[in-house]
Amino acid sequence: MSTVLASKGYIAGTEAPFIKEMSEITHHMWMQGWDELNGGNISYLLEEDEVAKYINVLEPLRTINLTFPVKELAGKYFIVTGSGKFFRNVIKDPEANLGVLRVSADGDSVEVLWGLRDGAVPTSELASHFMSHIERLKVDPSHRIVLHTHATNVIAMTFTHDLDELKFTKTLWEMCTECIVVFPDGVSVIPWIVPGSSEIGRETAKKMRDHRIVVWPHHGIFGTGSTMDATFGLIETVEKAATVYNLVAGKEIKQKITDQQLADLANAFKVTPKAGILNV
Ligand code: 2HA
Ligand code: ZN
Repeated sequence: MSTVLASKGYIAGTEAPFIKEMSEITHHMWMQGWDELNGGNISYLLEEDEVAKYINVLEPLRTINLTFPVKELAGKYFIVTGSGKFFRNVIKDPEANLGVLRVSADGDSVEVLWGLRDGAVPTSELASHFMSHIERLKVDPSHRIVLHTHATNVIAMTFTHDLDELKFTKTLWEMCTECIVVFPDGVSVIPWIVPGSSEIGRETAKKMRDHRIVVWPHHGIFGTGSTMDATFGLIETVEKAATVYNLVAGKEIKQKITDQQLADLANAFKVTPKAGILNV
């Protein structure tokens, strides 16, 4: 903790609950084997009040220009993973691997308020994250988290399964009874696009208007939600269904969950399944 912060009565940055949450979830995800090397990235929208309790918001450390303006997010605070940083290392050294940012008033840059030590920069997928935050906030005011990970079985499934998102969703629903209850809105799938680009950001965000999950073929998954538990749980459930799909692939299917049973589940749990998928 710097003496400036100490003299103002701030608690050390790493004590902040949102830094602990980021450290714990990145560690947990690395343990799943989903975030090899520098794979995966997270951004978490924070309230000014919760940041200001732990971090000096009055004196930004530096400013980083954005190549994609995000006026809609002006003045908003985020904690993000750093570009090229390993999920495995976050828990050991949050200040080097994470950063707390504020989007500038014109939406053309971000101010670094804490972390990203030694000149590090925010995740290479910041465009996809920020554009997805903008779209999710329009449809869900409680939205806060965008989480990208290289979920192994989801990636595998994108090699063998049709990439039509209605077909992809239906297969996932059929793999585990509770899937349709957890993601009645289905999963979306975009074409293969070079990662880190504004184009993949725009295509992902377009899908985020009516989905919380977007699959990137042969790459991974983007999940969104209002809490870390909800967002991680959603991705975990999709990955579980994809795992079952891969386990039964090539084997004789003797019985399965029928469309009527999926409709019965939706009815019993009072969820509305995405239209155009069930034939009942
Ligand atoms: O390197 O996962 O998509 C981080 C990534 C890029
Ligand atoms: Zn990735």
